[in-house]
Amino acid sequence: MKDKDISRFLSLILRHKPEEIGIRLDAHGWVEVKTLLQALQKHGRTIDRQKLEEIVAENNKQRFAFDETGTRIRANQGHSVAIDLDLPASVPPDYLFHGTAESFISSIQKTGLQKQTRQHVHLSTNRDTATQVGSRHGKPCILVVRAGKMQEAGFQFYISDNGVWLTDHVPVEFIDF
Ligand code: HQG
Repeated sequence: MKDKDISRFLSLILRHKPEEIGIRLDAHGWVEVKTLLQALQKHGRTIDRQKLEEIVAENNKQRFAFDETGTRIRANQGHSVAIDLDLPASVPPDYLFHGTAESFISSIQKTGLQKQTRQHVHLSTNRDTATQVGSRHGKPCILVVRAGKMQEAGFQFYISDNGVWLTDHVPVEFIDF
């Protein structure tokens, strides 16, 4: 398997479908590296620890992280599985960006940004990233979120270990379309 394919598969397992290879994530999304490697082998996707380390280190968005002891691994964000990343609330920059598809705009104008199948709404500090994220869904459209004002109004923000800003919901009044 190519590194990119392994990486994609790891995203699937560590964010969405751990059961696909018969593993469980703990309450904070972690799984023992040993358990993961054994399960991958059992399901015909054998990689060794060194290859896993390479993939974690070289992933273009730093999607995965080992814990401080190196014995556990998790995805940094993007989960649909109900886990608690256990991140401290952080003060966001005044403005954050969200890339979406034009076809979703009328719905977003009604209900604001919803987390849909994931655990959070994902926001970025730069337009380029938002454009790439939006392009995955269709003709991209960039929304500007008044994150500073939201935070002042009592909404909580978190920053994942790979620099993605997360929040539960963005009400329409904080979005510049
Ligand atoms: C849209 C990738 C209609 C929302 C990316 C988005 C990101 C609404 C889609 C991360 C809506 C959900 C997450 C509403 C939100 N009505 N549509 N009220 N509210 N939406 O994939 O943000 O490469 O779950 O705008 O880089 O696109 O996988 O979220 O278009 O960081 O690491 O519903 O996933 O990371 O789509 O992407 P997604 P996303 P990776």
